[in-house]
Amino acid sequence: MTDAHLSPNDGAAAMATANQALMSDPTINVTKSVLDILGAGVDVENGKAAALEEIQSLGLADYVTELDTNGYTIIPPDKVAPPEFIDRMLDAVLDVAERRWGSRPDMVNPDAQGFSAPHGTSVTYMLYEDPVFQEAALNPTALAMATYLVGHNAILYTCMALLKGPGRVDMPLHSDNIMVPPPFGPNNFVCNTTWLLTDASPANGSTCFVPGSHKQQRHPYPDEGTADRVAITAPRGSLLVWPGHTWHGGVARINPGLRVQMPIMYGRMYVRPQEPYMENVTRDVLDRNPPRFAKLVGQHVPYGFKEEGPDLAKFPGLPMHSPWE
Ligand SMILES: O=C(O)CCC(=O)C(=O)O
Ligand SMILES: [Fe+2]
Repeated sequence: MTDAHLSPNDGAAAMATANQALMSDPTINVTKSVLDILGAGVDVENGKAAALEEIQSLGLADYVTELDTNGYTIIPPDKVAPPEFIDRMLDAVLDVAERRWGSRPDMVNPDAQGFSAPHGTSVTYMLYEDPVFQEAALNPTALAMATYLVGHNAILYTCMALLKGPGRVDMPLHSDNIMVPPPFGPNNFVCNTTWLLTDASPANGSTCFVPGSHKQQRHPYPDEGTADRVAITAPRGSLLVWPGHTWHGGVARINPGLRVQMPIMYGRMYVRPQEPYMENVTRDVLDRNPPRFAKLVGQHVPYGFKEEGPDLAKFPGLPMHSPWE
């Protein structure tokens, strides 16, 4: 806590509290600094262990194994949400698109509406457009997987829909660790939970992955990995999950009609979200949702202070527990 932005009093008080906790805990070697302890990495494993209990209770252990091995997993609809929920999500996506664009996307014959870009057309900043997107972000399966990958203090990073019609060009392989210089290191910063609102298959222009590519801990070079891509096949209502490290893209859609999927991405609390949830959440939305939602929209994030300085109570578990859990 030597941050120059702390007011002298805040800094002294924080240091005193930290030292007090260190000195009074007989299990702690007092010659270690707070940073030594925070940097030890032990709590990353503790955080994962807690997340794994939740994973077990939801019957998701095999999907975590697949995720760790291949860098992605496909969770089937019966472990995610009932079909009516997927109907609500799709309707809400089409409603938002219609409100913003003046015409409803045509699911059967979208060609005239221009959805032919390799990743389709994105409908961004959806979280506050309809409560169904907030429910999706809080879905127990999605949240357990996100917690496993980016911790209990995770924030929402993006919540958008991708609408993709027939096209000729594949979406190139990339990692979602956008702007992160390699090497990434072993821990994840962001993860993607993509809701399939239409059936996925190669002819439908599905998302593709390079199995094992998350272990490279870097972005792919242009065209690297293309020969090893696997374009997924999965029914509507499935949830794709992958960490930012994994190389993925999308194959061009051959079939007529529209592919609709929603990437809802989470990040560690230090990550800058793509969309401004923290600044724009209303009291009404916070009151309607459980406490975890307040965290997802960054109400526990201590950054963004002005001359008043940081709210030290918002530094999680200071000084003994890791803010990255
Ligand atoms: O369009 C796709 O299938 C891939 C989308 C993508 O890259 C993403 O959601 O991060
Ligand atoms: Fe991506």
